[in-house]
Amino acid sequence: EGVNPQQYTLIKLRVKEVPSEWRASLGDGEVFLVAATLRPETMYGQTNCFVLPEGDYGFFRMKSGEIFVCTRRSALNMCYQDLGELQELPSGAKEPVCLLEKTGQDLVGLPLQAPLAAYDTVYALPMLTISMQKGTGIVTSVPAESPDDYACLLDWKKRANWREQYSVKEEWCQPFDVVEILEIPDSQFGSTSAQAICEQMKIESHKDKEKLAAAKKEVYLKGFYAGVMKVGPYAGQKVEDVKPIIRQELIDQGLAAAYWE
Ligand code: A2H
Repeated sequence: EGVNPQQYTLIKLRVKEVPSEWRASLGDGEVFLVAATLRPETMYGQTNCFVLPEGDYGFFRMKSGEIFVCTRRSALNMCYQDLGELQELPSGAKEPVCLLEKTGQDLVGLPLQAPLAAYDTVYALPMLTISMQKGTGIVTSVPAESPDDYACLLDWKKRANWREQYSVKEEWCQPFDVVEILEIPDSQFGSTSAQAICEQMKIESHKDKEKLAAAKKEVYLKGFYAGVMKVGPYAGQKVEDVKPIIRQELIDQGLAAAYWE
């Protein structure tokens, strides 16, 4: 755990079709996969969402009546941050209200509506390097800006044997091209920096943690501090300047929530 609290944005990806057999436990509340991000201004470029196949996720009832899918650890944090409600057990212990439990593998293939995304529907795909001790255990995917996301989406597109192993259908990944969102002026990376660095460093898969760590060092800060928006109402403005504005708009519209850890 770091010393300084980190300010995340929880992006609410609405599950467009909840399997009917889950509804008995869930009631009729709206269900969201909630992804913790440091880069809310990049949400125009979402192409999918990632879950850890062997990870345990809960469906937690929030104060709003909405149901958030995330780790138990993050649901507890959400209760302390007033998003969720603690229930008291007969033992006196307090815990978040969990309506249903599923593994990440059970979530793979869920169709989602992602705020600001260019695609009407995106899908939950596996990512084998997700940490369940960070954020919500759910990562939204912006392959134009994040080398992890680019490498992982490409893995599902190009590896039929992995798709088979994790029950990933081609139509959940193949049609989703990188969506450009920002430009880094005077840079070799142009407007799809994650793709450029992954190709330059010959990153073979999203499991290549060492190379990806180096790739991230190379591009993350440049995109944020030198980047200029290419899409959306703030096109032409500096990424750094519009981040807090876009974040607040998402929160005001009920499409995101503030979250710290
Ligand atoms: B970021 P930090 Cl476009 N396991 O969001 C692995 N990665 C996780 C995670 C988890 N449990 N929870 C969140 N993340 C990712 C967007 C993005 C992100 C872009 C560019 C850079 C970037 C789209 N994915 O992160 O270690 C999420 O990816 C730069 C580090 O807690 C989240 O923000 O500081 C970021 O890692 C949080 O990383």
